[in-house]
This record gives sequence, C-alpha cells and structure tokens, in this order.
Amino acid sequence: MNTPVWPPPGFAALDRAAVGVLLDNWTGTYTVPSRTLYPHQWSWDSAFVAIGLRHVSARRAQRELESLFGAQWADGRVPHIVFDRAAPPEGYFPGPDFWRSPAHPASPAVATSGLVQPPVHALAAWLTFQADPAQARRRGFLSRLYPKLVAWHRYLADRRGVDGLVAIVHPWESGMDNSPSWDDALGRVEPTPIDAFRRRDLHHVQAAERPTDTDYGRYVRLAADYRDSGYADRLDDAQFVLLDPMVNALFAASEAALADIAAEVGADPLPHREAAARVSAALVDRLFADELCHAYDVPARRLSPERTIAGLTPLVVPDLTVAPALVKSALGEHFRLGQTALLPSYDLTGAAFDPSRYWRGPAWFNTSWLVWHGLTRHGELDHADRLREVTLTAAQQAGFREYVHPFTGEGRGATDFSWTAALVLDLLR
Ligand code: 9WN
Repeated sequence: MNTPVWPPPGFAALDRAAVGVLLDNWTGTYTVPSRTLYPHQWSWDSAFVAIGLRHVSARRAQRELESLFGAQWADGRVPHIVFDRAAPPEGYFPGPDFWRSPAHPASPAVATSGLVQPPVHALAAWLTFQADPAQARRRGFLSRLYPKLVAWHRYLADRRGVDGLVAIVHPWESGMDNSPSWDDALGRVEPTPIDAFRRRDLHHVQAAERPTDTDYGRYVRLAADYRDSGYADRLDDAQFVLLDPMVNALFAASEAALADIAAEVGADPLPHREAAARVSAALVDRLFADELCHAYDVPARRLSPERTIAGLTPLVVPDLTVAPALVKSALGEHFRLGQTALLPSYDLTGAAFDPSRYWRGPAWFNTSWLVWHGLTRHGELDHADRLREVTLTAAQQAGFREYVHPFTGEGRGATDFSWTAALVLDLLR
C-alpha cells in the first residue's frame, strides 16, 4: 500500500508563492492585510498571519503579535486597526483623523481605531509558540505576552460581558461586517449621509463586491457615536449590541489556549480552563438553535434566524457538546462542505445570499481554516481533509485572493491577501 504524501507534489509552487506574499506584505514589524486595500495593521488579520508566518520565521510571527499588543490600550482593548502614519491618508477610510484615539486617556502612543475584532490572538500565540518553543522561551515571548492577553480578555469579559458572553458594538467588530446577521439591528441605525464622508475601498474593488453606501453610512454613524461616547461601552444605551457566535467561539478557544500558555509561563491555568468551559456552555445555551449557532440581538432580545459560517466556528472550542450537530450542518444544504469551491460565508439557500458581495455568500479562507481546525479538534479527520483539499485547490486556481465565489472559485476582493497566504501555508506544512 502506498503511504499518502502530504503535501501532494503539485502544491510546491503554491507553498513558495504563499511565502512570497508574506515576505512582500511584511513591513518590518507586522504584515499589512493587503498593500492596496488595507495598508495598516488589522487585529485578527495579524493573528491569522502569525499562524502561517510561524512556518517561515517563528521570530517574525512573534513580532507580528508583539507589535499588535504594543498598541493595546490601557483599558486592555486591542484595537482593530493600528495605523501606519507613513501610509498615504487617502489609502483607507476611516483613518486616524476619524477615530481621534490620541485624545483618549487610555490610548497608546500610536494612532488606532477604538473598536476591536474577534479574539483569536491567544490561540495564535500558542500555535506560534509551538513552532519553536526553545526560541520562544529564549525571547520570553509568552511570559511577556501572557499578561497582555489576560488584560485583553478581561476587557472583553468586564466591559463587553452580557449573560456570560462577549458583545460586539459594531459590525466591523465581528470581522464579517456585511453579514446578513446584522441587517435587522442595522435597520435601527440612521445612516450618516454618503456625502459626509469619502469611501476609499471602492478605489480598489468593484462596488458590487462591497457593502452598499447605505450600510457604509450606518457603519460610520455607529463608529462616530461610539467615538463620541469616549469609547465608553455603555451597552444599555447602545443601538447595536450583538452576541456573535464566532467572537464567542474564539473567546472560548483562546481562553483554553491561555490555560496552556499559563501553564507554560508558570501561572495558574485553572481560571482559564474554567472561563473556557463557562463561555462554551453559555454559547450553547444562548446561541444554539436548529443545529447551528446564531447571533443574538441584545436590545431586541432576539436570536437571528440567519445561518452564517460564524455559526459553524464554535467547532474550534474543545469539548463543545454540540459539535456533532455543527458537523451535520456543515455537510447539509446550507453550507455543503466539500461540494463547493470553499465553505460559503452565508447560507446557500438564504434569502440574502449573494455569491459576490462581502460576507453575504462568498467564501473566505480564514473562516474555512477555523472550521478545518475545529473538525480536526473534534476528530472529524475525513471532513477536515476534504476541506483542506478544496481550500488548497481554491488558492491554486484563484491565487491568494481575499475571498472567492463559492461555486466557481473565481477570485474576488483584494489580491495577494495576507491571511489567505498564511493559512494556505499552514494547511500545507
Ligand atoms: C473593516 C482587513 C479587514 C478584515 C475584516 C474584513 C475587512 C474592513 C473593511 O477587512 O474589514 O475592518 O474595510 O471592510 O471584513 O474581516 O479584518 O483585512
């Protein structure tokens, strides 16, 4: 019998090309998601990049996370964007002048946004450590990062805590800003008129692939209101307060990773294991229905009926009690794992399904990687292998695009996109 060879020989060029993208997008201290569309540092992008970069240079992957946490606020929040002041101001909107972070007493020396993104960082830090434990120990990587990760999780639990879960206050905080899960809640938000600001994203990507002007107006309104409140996290007054399954799944998985990190640095892992178990139980209790996890709208007290890939990502949580149901949903008509070019971001049968528009149907490599990681964690190795195979084939056909058409695999959005290259590399190594 032949022993299977991994990676298959045909993927050597893909591996080299992925390394090339990561080298090109490295700025010296971190990796930009895309040289054109996203010319600054993004929070969860850096975590995904570290997961791939660790195979190229463990030290560089550590630097990626360290530079991000160098911009942590004094209140513990890790900002969703850290701005490169040297990048042209017309490169991205909303830029530093919009967020006005230096005016806030808790902000760091560099200019940042005031929102956050899904907390995948402790998981990324643990995987980064594992790439070269001896080297990481020499640099004191985890002993320096551990207190910062703890402060980050404390911010989320204390300032964003609702019923044992973590709330987001803006669609950008979900990482899936244009998801149909936010439509009802966004309907309550009066859009800022489109002539009051200038979008920059449409300079780089077709309008049909990005959020509409009305939705952008709503994002700007919510962000401006949050900024004008002094980034105060007054959840009782806010219009947009949602419990997102992916944010909470990553919070639970990262608490589990923090337990491993704590043990490594000589701290007590138990509080982290208990927190992971509590969040995992709350996730199932509050967000699980019809074989999937859904977003919960806190002011409206309503579970969203929409099915998005965020609802499958709790598979990343160890010991999740509903894992078999999530696997069944991944394989069913809404997501068709292994039968499409890559896992779609949104229900293939959903009323809002659009195969080209941002987070309303196209397939992203990071969410597929999370489901792959979760399937592996839960011992679903055949399904994990199939997902890895379609993911690599999608990258081989489309290149390292930001996302792809879920049926044809045609590339969409930015090219040479960093987390696509990083996670493809992780699947290859
Ligand atoms: C807003 C950088 C980011 C990703 C998000 C993705 C997109 C920004 C945008 O790009 O969001 O943060 O301008 O649309 O939705 O997941 O982190 O790659």
